[in-house]
Amino acid sequence: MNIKSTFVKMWPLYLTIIMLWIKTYVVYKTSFDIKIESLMQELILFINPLSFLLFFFGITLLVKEKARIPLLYTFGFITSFVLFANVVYYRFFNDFLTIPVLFQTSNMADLGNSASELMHFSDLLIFSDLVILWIVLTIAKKKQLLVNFQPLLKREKASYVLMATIISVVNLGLAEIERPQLLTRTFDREMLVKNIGTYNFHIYDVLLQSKSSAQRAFADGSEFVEIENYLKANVRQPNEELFGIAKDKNIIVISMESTQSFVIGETIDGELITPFLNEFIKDSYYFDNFYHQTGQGKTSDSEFLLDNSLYPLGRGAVFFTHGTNEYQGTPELIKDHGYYSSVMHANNKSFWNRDIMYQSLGYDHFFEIGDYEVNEENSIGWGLKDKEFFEQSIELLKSQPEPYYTKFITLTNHFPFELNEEDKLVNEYTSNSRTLNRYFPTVRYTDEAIKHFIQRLKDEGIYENSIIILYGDHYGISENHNKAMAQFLGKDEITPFDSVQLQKVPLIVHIPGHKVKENVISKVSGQIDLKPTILNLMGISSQDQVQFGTDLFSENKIPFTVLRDGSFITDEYVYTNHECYKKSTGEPTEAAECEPFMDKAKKELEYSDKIVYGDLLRFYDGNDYLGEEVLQQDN
Ligand code: GP9
Ligand code: MN
Repeated sequence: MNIKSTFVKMWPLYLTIIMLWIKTYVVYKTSFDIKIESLMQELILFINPLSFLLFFFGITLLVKEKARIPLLYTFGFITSFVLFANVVYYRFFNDFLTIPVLFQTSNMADLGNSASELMHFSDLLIFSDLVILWIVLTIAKKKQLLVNFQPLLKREKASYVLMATIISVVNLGLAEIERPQLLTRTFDREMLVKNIGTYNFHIYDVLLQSKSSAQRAFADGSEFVEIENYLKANVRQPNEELFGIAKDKNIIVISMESTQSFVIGETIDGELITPFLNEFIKDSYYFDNFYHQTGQGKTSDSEFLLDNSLYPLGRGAVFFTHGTNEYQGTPELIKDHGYYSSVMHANNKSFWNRDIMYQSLGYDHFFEIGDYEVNEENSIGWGLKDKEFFEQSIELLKSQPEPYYTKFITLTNHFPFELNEEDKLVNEYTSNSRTLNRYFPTVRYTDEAIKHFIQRLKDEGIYENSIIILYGDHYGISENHNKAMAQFLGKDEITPFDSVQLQKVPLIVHIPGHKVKENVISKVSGQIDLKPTILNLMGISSQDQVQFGTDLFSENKIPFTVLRDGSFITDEYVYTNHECYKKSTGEPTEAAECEPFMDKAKKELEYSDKIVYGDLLRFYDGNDYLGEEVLQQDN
């Protein structure tokens, strides 16, 4: 076989692959924040696009010679588009695309402003190699250099496949040495992309998706035995004084968009960012060690945690992927206790598949954009301004039968944090991050909106008869803004330990007329604990529920919370990115110190995922659980 003549026949293919390869690596380095710790990791990152590209573009060798060039362009475009979509998605979500996210098309349509903010003109450069290819091929055609219409010999094809295989095996081998069990631990997408590359990652994701469809088909409920045993050990006695304190009262839950704990009590140019919440906290139970546990489903994931005490999924938004599963959500459970349930949120009802999911959760009504008067004057960014939203919601609230469980979802403090000048009550920050700079005035605005809302509840006589629970849904400032964040917090840098600490969101439980003994509660906790806490406050025993959380007021709650990416927090340690940190100092420490909790962290997520993927609650009748027995042992 003449290597030269083979190359002459195949040069357009190699040119396309090499350009795509280099381009992908440049995008890795410029658009994604992939942490590289060694030369070996850099090498893996560098070669990983190649292992996919050689195989994928190798397909062009299987078609008739004439169809090869058009197919090269088509594949080149598909690959570039995948890269482009990831770059745009990563810019905000700090994460890579997955199949379920792609199917959230109804969300894409609503993204409007945010999407255009996220796309940069320079992103088009991602397609530049296709233009170069076109120019080169056009010139080559004119100069009659395109001899690739000649058929390839069998041997030539075989050596191409051999080369592609060797590169893939080397890639996978190095990845396996670097990170054993890479493909079985799936919730760390950055690790996957770093090792097998963004394209192979998408193929892997497709396989995962098929697996999850099969999981439901094959589940028969027998998986419950092991899960039940685990859950039984988590059951804790509710707090005697607070159990039933909200009995027959209205429960008003407010999900505060993108509100992280670091703004509480803080100032900007000497002005408080959350003056109202700071005061409200003094008269409430405030949890200052409370974490969001959301994944790709953002707000909807926090709603999932709130109403089910199950974890959202490691990939995609569970509201989308498993919107028609059988659940035992709070809205459904409280029906038997005479409660009416609803959600108020001035956005399209299909966003996050809410209209479907709310039915599965048992909500009686969803007041969505059509129930509000939304016009240009009273809107900004994602839609109706929070103040207007709360104001208009008062009448809707009054129209409901009591007692009710109503969830409000605010919107103004959403990326890209737009606000009219007259609504800005504090200055923007000054840093290299426009996002962080604009974040503070919108947080301040929502704080003001909540202040008005609470006042309106008082005016209308609703307040005394209600319990008000506020929580932050998820982070607003991603790790892409670490430099500016470090500047704001007065730190040299944001370490992985700090990043976990920044996942804290405020949780405030306000019980009118109740004298709060200890108003700041620093137990390690998360959104998973909301459901049992709320049910116990309502006097509805939550012991026999399939749930992963614990009542936050329980005296002996285990100080442990796992985040959706597998990081976990105990009262002494923080574990993230395969490192164990001492909480008191933030310094890395021996992995062995975190070891005792690793199994628990893994089980929590695995068992919860099993329930969701297998749709296991369809096999559970609500009695088949031994919570009471455990309670007796507890006493
Ligand atoms: C959309 C709102 C914001 O209705 O809940 O969603 P998010 O982007 O924060 O998940
Ligand atoms: Mn949100």
